Amino acid sequence: MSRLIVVSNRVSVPKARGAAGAQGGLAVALGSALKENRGIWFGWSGKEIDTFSGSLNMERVEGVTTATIDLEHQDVEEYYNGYANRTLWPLFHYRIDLAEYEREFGRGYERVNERFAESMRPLVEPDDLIWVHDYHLIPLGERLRAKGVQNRIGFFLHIPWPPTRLFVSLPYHERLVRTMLEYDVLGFQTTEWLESFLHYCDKELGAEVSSDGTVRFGGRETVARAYPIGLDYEEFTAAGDSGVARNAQQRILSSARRRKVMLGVDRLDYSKGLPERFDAISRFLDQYPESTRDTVFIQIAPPSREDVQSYRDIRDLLEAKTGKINGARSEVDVVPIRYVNKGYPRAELFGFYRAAKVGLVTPLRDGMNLVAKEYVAAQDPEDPGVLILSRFAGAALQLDGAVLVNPYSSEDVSEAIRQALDMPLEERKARWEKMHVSVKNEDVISWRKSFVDTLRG
Ligand code: GDG
Repeated sequence: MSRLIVVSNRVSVPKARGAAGAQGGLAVALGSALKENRGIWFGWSGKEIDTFSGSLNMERVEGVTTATIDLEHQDVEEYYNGYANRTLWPLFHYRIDLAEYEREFGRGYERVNERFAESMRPLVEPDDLIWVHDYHLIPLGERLRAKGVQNRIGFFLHIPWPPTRLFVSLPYHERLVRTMLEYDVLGFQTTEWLESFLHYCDKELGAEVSSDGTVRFGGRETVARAYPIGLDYEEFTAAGDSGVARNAQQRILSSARRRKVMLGVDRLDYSKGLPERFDAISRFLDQYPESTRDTVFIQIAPPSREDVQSYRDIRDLLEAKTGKINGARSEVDVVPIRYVNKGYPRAELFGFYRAAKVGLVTPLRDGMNLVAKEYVAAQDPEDPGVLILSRFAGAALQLDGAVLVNPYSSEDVSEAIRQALDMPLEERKARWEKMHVSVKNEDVISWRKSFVDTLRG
């Protein structure tokens, strides 16, 4: 069987399964694929050095071989903090107002993709399958082809693909898409993002697009499909079946003192709709003042990308909102919002989800959103909580048992909270059961199997 080479910006082997970190499930799933296929995981080490050398740091961790390179400070500024997180991330999440188009960012992005290609080239053997992940590395396939790599190469985009009218605001948009058509397989989270991509190929590029997602352009053929990512269900529920998870659940329940817990868990990112969610909570408490005494909203939001100004801004904004909402409504023994600016181990998260009667997942735009699936996986089948889910998360296409909301409308979200808190047990069970089937069956293992099967050709 051919070997698999996985390439992503950062390499994260699940050394410490319990450790707080945003890659948990994915790292486990890719790790198991790599073990089965004697594979290699290649990417940036996370270290910064003065002068790029391209030397590979090889390690073997828990049966997976990792190969990493260090990057220069300027690379990290221009490629990672710059083009990836200040240009592509906002644009692909429809935040054209936050997207920055700096020439140096684009150059840094191309330079680092070239450095990735150059450094990993010696690792590639003729039969290897290569699977590239996410928006940091879109042109990598083309860079590898330029170095004579003729292997099957696939690319999976973890975030949305924007509509053509937004995407064309990116300078050199055509160049970026042309590089994508050097891949053999392109994967998107949902049919919505896939259709946007195919629309661009058809209308802007003039490529030949078939109804099965085959794109023919410049003598090459690329298959583009939707592969909705899932949880590592087994790993996550096993973590939940532990003393750590039960203690965490108990910790929340006893501190809530009979009040119903509503919970949000999100990386602190403007795409997650946190200020809008806090506004909706405020509106809900205005509309139903008695709820200040019988509910509590807990938001866990570990900081992320703190080198980028827009991320520091959102942190300030949320601190101000929390202070204002709590200031206006707190009593000596009642604080309506608990805003927690740190991460927790996965087993504890499981316990928190299970303690919550309402899970609030209201991103303004999200490729998939694994938190929504984790909330479902962690519920007690005999007394499940209610998931309130943004219709703009990729997960909304699969989780039809959720109460779907427009996250921009605090009225809509406030009414959904009322509906969730009042929902009878039978309805909660019926909605949860539907979602649970999809979360359990369409898991991360089936996701990566179907992608890798297509990649094998
Ligand atoms: C990108 C796309 C797509 C959060 N807080 C803690 C913690 N987390 C974990 C969650 C979840 C993960 O981080 C977040 O995943 P999401 O899918 O919700 O969002 P992104 O980080 O934006 O991920 C997204 C995903 O890629 C996969 O393709 O679904 O659309 O944006 O697993 O649990 N984990 C721990 N402690 C925390 O406090 N341990």
